[in-house]
Amino acid sequence: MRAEAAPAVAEPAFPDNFLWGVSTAAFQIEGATTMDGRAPSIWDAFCERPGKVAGGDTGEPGADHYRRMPADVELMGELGVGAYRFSIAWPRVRPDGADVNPAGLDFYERLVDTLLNAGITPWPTLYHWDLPQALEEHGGWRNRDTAYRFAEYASAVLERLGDRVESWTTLNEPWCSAFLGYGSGRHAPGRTEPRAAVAATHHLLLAHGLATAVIREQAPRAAAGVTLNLFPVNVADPDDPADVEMGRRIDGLQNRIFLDPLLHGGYPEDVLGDLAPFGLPELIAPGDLEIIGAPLDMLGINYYRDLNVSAKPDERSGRPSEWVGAETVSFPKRGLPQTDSGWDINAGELTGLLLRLHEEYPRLPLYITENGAAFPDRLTAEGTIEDTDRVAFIDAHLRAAHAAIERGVDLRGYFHWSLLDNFEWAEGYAKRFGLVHVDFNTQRRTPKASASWYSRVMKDNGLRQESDDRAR
Ligand code: IFM
Repeated sequence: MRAEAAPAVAEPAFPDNFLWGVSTAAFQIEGATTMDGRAPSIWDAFCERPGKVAGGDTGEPGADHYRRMPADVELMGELGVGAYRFSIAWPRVRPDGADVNPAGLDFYERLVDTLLNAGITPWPTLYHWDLPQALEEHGGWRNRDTAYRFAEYASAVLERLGDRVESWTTLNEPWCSAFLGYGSGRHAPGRTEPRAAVAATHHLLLAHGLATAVIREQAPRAAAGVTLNLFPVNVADPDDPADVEMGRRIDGLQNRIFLDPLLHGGYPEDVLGDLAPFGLPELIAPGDLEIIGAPLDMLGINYYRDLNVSAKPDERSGRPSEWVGAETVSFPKRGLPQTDSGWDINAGELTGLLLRLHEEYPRLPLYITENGAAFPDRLTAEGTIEDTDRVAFIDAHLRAAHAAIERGVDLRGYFHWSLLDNFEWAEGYAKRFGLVHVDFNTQRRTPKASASWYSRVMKDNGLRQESDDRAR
């Protein structure tokens, strides 16, 4: 790693106690899919379907983190990471969805203890998309019962780790679980049933609420929250009423369908109307909205990009839509630079998103729990990775976050996605998001230039006055 002298004062400076972290998720890095009693998840089953995952055969997903955890924590310590956001694999803890597997919990207990010994705050998420396949066979998130099974699973985890973990996140990006998993079928379990996507949404929210009650009961001093992937929605042609209407609809189905029940006690009226043909109103049992809307201590935001929405059909239109009932939605290109995932880079929109959350859902501490980008990293002859594009991406997003803080937003932390190159879901291993390069054949870890740059940012608690040279 490059040694660089820090200036006396780093500018812009982040608030004291700002939490600097890195994020990962169990299925994306752990591997060891049959060890210590783990049973298949919906993603194990999905990966076996021919053609479902780019790159074909995934073998054992992940960067073998299950076996290499102590060395990975050591690496985080060297980088100066303050907090580590990871997820706990339900199929290790209750492999068949019912009985507790103590060996699965042992791994997370070792991980939490190793982190604490290294002075790194553990920041676990209970669900990052790896539903036990046994539960999918009983309907998965289409089935209301899965929400109650989730609360039981949460209780087993809290019983083991509740005395040591101070911040719990229930779900990661329930939009993906529901709309990609059951709507467009791009994610596990690969269903293309609009009504199922809507049912999954409500049952995931219910699961969140039930698990929050478990956290309050079993770890009353801990913080509880949820992480959403929120997309600022721009309208391609603001003079076209059809585009404006599509913008409203997509904002409802992407953002407000989760934010409002969680933070305002109910689904937005327009979303209830849009989804009435898909059965949303009938899914809401008496008492559900009180459970879902129980007060939270924090909201996690995963920000990658904004959406530029039009109602004019394009070649994508008509395929199973990720946004139920919005089959003609399209996303006209704006000529913005893109990541290797084909996502527009638009860091400035992050400031607006944070301000919107601050205004519409006030007094709630916010954390950016994911932000990052895939770029086509290449090893140089010297074995280094000079990922200046990633440095520029993080630099721009941190400046956008800082601008929101300066305007009064209570943003308390930033977790970079991701610590390691990993399994990028439907994209297989083709997209690399890590600060640390992983050779998936040898499992060798090589910190990229972005790792040493981010390490310096964490140490300085801020960015230097000028954008880093490598950020331009
Ligand atoms: O890799 C994913 C992660 O699992 C959830 N949020 C987005 C990341 C990048 O696509």
